[in-house]
Amino acid sequence: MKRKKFGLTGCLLVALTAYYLPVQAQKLVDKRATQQTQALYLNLFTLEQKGIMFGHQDGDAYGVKWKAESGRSDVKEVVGDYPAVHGWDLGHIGKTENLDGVKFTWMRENIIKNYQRGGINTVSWHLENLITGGGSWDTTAQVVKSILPGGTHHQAYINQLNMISDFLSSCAVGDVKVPIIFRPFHEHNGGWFWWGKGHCTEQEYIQLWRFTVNYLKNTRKLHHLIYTFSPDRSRMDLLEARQSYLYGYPGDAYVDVIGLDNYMDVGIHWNKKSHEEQQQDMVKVLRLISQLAIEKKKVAAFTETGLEGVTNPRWFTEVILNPLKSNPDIKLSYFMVWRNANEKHHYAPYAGHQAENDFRIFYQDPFTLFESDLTDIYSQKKK
Ligand code: BMA
Repeated sequence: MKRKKFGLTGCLLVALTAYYLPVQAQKLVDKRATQQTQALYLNLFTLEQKGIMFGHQDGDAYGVKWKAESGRSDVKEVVGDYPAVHGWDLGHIGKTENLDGVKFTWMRENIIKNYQRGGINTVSWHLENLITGGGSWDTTAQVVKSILPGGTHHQAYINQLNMISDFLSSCAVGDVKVPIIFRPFHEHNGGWFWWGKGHCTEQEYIQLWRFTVNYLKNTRKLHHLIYTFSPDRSRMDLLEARQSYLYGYPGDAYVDVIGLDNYMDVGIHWNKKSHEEQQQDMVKVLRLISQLAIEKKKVAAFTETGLEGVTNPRWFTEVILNPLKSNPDIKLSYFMVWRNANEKHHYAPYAGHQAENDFRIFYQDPFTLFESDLTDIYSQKKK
């Protein structure tokens, strides 16, 4: 457990916000959301006031130079604690393993374990191209139009939705389903996925999103999902940031979390802007999603980020922690770095990595929240 130093005013503030915010918070998209899901959502609001949760994609499934070892996590090996948020992906549902070689049985087991230890799970979906059988990046066919109701491949899409429904329902402890922050059809303002800009109209994307939510919630009666919208920063026009962020926004009745994926302002090699300019851009877009979330009474999250290889040994404190701490008007529930696939393609440090020490400093800071900082997030205390 980390030692937090809040002081009396800090404690009072947290207590007051914890008391008032949930009351103001908008209800979930799903009016029949389970108690645990509602509690999690309200606690996401409360925790936004306290600091930012750290998340890692696939961190329980493999790391650099290891795979499928029970309880193992690169992050835990560096700081002695699990991330607060654990990311997973449903691409290739129906097969034994997902698109990155994670067995679905392993995924289920670990989603449940994380829940039982009091951690949070978020799930994305790199759905294959249902016309060609290629991956999410196969943009050679107009998939969205054809999987909507009345389209030639609608039934194929329903089959996929049924498979993910079965899987998500099976993540349960007895009758209690494990609440999931579900983040489908991400980065849709870019052109790299078949659901992205240029491969369907904005209206078709919105229809797909709404159909998906309605099907999961009303037809399949899944009531343990928190729906997350996550465009990509690199395709946003900062001069018209709000409007460009909202491209394809399916409406307040269909979104619980105002998310953003941003690899662009955090040191990626092709961004030729200076460190300071990138920081300004990052702060600008994060402030925007934070403000939008406040206006809409929703949670904001930095749903994906990272610097491949963590080649800046002070990346975690310099690029993430310091700018967020010095802009306290930005309230974000969590930020998640991408997967640790191998020595080149990884976004969290591992034992022996050059960013290890910096990550420990990051961890020790009271502003960053890991699993041991979460208490009772699935139960709503009577106020
Ligand atoms: C990308 C890369 C790919 C991976 C995909 C889905 O960013 O990590 O290797 O297949 O995400 O997880």
